[in-house]
Amino acid sequence: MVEATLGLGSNLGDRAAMLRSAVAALSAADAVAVTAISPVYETPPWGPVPQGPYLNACVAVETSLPARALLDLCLAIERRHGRERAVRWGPRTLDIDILDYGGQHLDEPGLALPHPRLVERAFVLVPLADIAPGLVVEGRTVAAWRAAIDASGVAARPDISLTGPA
Ligand code: A4P
Ligand code: MG
Repeated sequence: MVEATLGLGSNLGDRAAMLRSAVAALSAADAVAVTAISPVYETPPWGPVPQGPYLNACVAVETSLPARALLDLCLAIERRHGRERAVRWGPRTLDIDILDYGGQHLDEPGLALPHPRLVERAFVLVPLADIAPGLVVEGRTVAAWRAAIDASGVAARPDISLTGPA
């Protein structure tokens, strides 16, 4: 079994329902057990494309799937949630990124591990630090990366839970 962390994001449609449904789909998948779920955060859109605010969260999973199969599962779940790939970094109903897969380093077409832009992004680091503060990425713990980043604008949404009933 490998422990992996995933980043979830949505800024189109019923964002909270998208994230909840994504967690349910991951939990229901054979060979994947969800072991931790972060709080949900409202985050300003990052990147060059003007778009609405996101809800972001992270989950930890234990899985017997190889990294590629885990990615395929994430992409299949995205597709089932109406994901369309029109614009890079553009708005999306659901994005599921593999942030870390057992500390493995990989740089292949279609799969880079750990996620290359993870340490630059408050919308990833804030929820990831809630569930995996001691995870080491690029030589520093997630907690240290989190402490060093400007997370202004990242706002907890305690009114939205991915764990309990909807
Ligand atoms: N891919 C390679 N490595 C990975 C990995 N570790 N995990 C490939 C997941 N996918 C990986 O992704 C394109 C391809 O990346 C996938 O088909 C997979 O083979 P995509 O989701 O189609 O495209 P994208 O998401 O537009 O590109 P990218 O570079 O993944 O963008 P990001 O980094 O996901 O950024 N602002 C806020 N506040 N919150 C957000 O969640 N998200 C984005 C998208 C922009 N701004 C945001 C947010
Ligand atoms: Mg993505």
